[in-house]
Amino acid sequence: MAITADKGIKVGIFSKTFANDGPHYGDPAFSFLVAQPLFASDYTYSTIKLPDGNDFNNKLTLTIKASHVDGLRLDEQEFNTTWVELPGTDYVTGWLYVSPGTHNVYHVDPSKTFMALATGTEEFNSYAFASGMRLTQINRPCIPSSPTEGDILDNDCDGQIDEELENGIDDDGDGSIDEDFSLGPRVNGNWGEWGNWSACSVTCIVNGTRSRTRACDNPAAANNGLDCSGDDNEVEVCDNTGIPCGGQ
Ligand SMILES: [Ca+2]
Ligand SMILES: [Ca+2]
Ligand SMILES: [Ca+2]
Repeated sequence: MAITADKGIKVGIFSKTFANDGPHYGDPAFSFLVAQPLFASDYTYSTIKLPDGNDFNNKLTLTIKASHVDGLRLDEQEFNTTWVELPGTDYVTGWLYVSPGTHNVYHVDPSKTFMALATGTEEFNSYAFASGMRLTQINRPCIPSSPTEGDILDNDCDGQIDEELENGIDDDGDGSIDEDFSLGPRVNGNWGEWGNWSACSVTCIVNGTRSRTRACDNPAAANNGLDCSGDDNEVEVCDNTGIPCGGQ
């Protein structure tokens, strides 16, 4: 179902029962839903854990344009789900189970936005909340502005926010090129080659140490991508046994 309004409205989803999700899953849950212009491309959120209770059956429900599903990642991994078309729209929705804890769901292209709704059921409890949203004004008089990367403004006043990539291509097919652009595609960092080992810290028969460094620049992380994990320097024992010490 799609709801369209030219005035500010608030839309919520009330789940009367999760009775079809297992035995005794009876409590209701409620969440506000996010308006499409406030969809984001990157959410980090945590599931809910009771102080002393069973883990929830945690689900993540995603709503996105059908043509954009391929770039979605959950915790850096591609994932499979069954997408269901939303009648009268070019959107689809699908859900999957997630483990208890913190998750990051994102689209590799920040101009491709979607809604993420977290829900969970436990024997006598349930929860529902939007995993996040853009915080920006909608349904307000719009003044055209020149775009800057990821400014979260509707620069061309077409009702869409940061809907392009700055790439000389009309990504959204509206006849304008780069009229309102998002951050560029997310790039995770990758280590470059190790540099040369330094000279050994001693030059005679006692063991010393030497070190080398590397940089997270192959490529460097960009546009909210992850930095490299691991150390950027390495130290090891070096052995100059047999090299005469000067003056001895
Ligand atoms: Ca726009
Ligand atoms: Ca573009
Ligand atoms: Ca365009």
